[in-house]
Amino acid sequence: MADPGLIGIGNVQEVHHTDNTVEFQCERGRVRVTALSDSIVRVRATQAADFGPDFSYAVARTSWPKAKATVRTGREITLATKKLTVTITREPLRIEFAAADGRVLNADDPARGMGWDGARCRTHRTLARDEMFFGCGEKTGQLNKRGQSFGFWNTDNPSHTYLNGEIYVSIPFLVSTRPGAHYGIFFDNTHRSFFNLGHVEDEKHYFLEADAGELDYYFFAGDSIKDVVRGYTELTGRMWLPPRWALGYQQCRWSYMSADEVLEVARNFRDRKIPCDVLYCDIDYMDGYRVFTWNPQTFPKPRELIKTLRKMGFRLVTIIDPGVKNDDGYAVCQEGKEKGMFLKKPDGSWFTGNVWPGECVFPDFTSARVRQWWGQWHKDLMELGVGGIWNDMNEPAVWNHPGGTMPNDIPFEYDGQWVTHKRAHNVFGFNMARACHEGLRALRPKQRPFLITRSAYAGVQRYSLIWTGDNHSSWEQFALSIPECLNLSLSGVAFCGPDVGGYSWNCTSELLARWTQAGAFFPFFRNHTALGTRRQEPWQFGPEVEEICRRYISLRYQLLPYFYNVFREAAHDATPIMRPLFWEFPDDAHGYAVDDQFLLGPSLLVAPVLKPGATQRAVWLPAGAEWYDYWTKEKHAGGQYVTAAAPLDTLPLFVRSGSILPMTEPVEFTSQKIIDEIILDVYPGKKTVGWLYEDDGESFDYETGAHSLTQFTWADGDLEIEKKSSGYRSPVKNHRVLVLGREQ
Ligand code: MIG
Repeated sequence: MADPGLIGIGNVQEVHHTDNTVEFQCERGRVRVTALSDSIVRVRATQAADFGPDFSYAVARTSWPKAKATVRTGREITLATKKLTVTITREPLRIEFAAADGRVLNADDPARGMGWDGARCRTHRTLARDEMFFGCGEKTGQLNKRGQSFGFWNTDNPSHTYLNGEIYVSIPFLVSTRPGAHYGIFFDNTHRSFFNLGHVEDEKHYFLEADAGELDYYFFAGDSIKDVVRGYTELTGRMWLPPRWALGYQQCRWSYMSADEVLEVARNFRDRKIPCDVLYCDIDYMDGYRVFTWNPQTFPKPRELIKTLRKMGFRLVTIIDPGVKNDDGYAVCQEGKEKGMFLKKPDGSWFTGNVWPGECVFPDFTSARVRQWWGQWHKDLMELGVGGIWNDMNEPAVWNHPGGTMPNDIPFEYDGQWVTHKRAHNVFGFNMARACHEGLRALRPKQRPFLITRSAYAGVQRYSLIWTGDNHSSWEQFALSIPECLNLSLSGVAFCGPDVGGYSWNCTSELLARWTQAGAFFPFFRNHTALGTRRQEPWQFGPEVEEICRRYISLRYQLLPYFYNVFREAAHDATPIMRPLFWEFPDDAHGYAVDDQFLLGPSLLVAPVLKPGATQRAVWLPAGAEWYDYWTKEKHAGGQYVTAAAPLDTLPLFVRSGSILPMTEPVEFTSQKIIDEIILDVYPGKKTVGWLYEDDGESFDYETGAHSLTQFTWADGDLEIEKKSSGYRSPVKNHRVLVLGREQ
């Protein structure tokens, strides 16, 4: 049955081809199929007479050394690479993607195919009986997205739940897997778009669509989900290695209202010996919410504040919102207007909207000129020694306009193309983060920047980490954060995390204990809470919870060498930091359904306690390894559920057999002392290996060889040490071996 709204692309009328591209003139549009590499094929289709400029914010790599492809034209047309065969039929045009051995991975739905519905473009695709979907960026709901449908339109929804599809971030990248067939589709269209992943009557097709623009997607084939994700990040880029301190614990609140309050929080951490590296200034540090200013009464001497904090081992991160107070006596506004940096209405007058500062103007971050200008405004903050920047409200949120954002007719430069808000909306936050990132790189070229953003589009991993916006202090939101961050991690954004303890509402002592235990194993580890809620620092919930938080935050610091290894992998080839079980154990069928546990790196299995009152929980141990209980050191076979004891002070945590965890003695902040001893905690298996990646932790010298990688192998009670690279002079003089946590 054809889709009633859909005008199909129709039959092929003409075919042209080069080595790696085939172009079709069809009854109702043009289609271009290009092999970018052996396993990446791009499909573009337009209902216009010809294609528009080839432009994408998401795509980082535009030059592909000519993929070796063979084109055959006949009754059908085939475009074949070493790994993929694309077969296109003529009447009507339908595209099928098969692996080299002929297995069909995915195809246009035979009845519907691709086409148009007014300005809308859509692709209907076959859905296999056992197909599962992952990725899709920052989404609520279960890990496997099969049977779900949701839109992509960046939305500030502070009361979102499982049922809200559109939240802060849009990453229209789909990962599909079933036994023996893996592929990904990146649907690169920045208009509002929509995925229906089999939420249809026949359950035999799914569809992807966008409100307007070309149908433009990339098909990634691979032998595994790993290949698919790596293919996607080859196209859209990878994260840089953040400064080492960014892996530490971070404390935030809306807001610490004065420098004194910030210092008091800092002193509490040190007095109580709770490790912490980063404190935040939320919006109240500013003068009337004017970005790039400080409140002269409450933060009179920011340089001194930052210096004092640094002496105590803290970095300070300041928030920057996109709304610039519409106040002609204020330099950012004045200069921005003079130079024409802000968005205008179609009639040429300034577009204004209300956010924290009252009436605001908004920079057009889709202009290179504006990004450069905005980046430079971070100069004073950088010179003061601020550790990094937090970008908020960049969906953009605008309170006094329908839909909580800008009207659709606002013109944006879109790097020379002049489009409206409809097309620019989903890349507003992305380009704000990019402006900030590029500014920070220019202003402090020797330091790795640290940025966190709320809104984003595909490819944002090149510029910023993502925190998942406003959640609640609730068990539901705590549970939701696991699949949400796992799917973000599969969507290129390995560095991510939620507000630990929950943002809205009052956190309870039990929830804070449980969430801090789990948060210690998320890539981004920050406790944050909203104005008017109960204070949420670890010591606000009595001595028992304080001790639990101290213990787990300390454990994270002890494990920092392991974490740093895993971050390095993410920067190197986009391997997620936080991994679904199937990333490591694709043959364990049950693992695909587990979304209340995760792996941190290759070796640690984390099973957070997600229910109030629980004192134990069932933990699925993936088949394919044996598992040691981190606390009792008891060994279990994989491929079974075990019941783990979970009194309030215990997070069920398991170590994969054959792992060596590189650790250190506890520290209170990352730069507290030079680490000259590494503890190697051995969990024996058939083959037992571990690594230690080292560099200076703050500069980009690692990119030009200043890093070292050491491999450890444990066999027959002996440790073998092998230097794989040694461009960085490590201070480590001693390796202390533990076996199952015990001194040898
Ligand atoms: O309208 O800056 O998600 O983390 O504390 C609320 C105040 C604006 C929303 C962010 C939140 C932050 C808050 N901001």
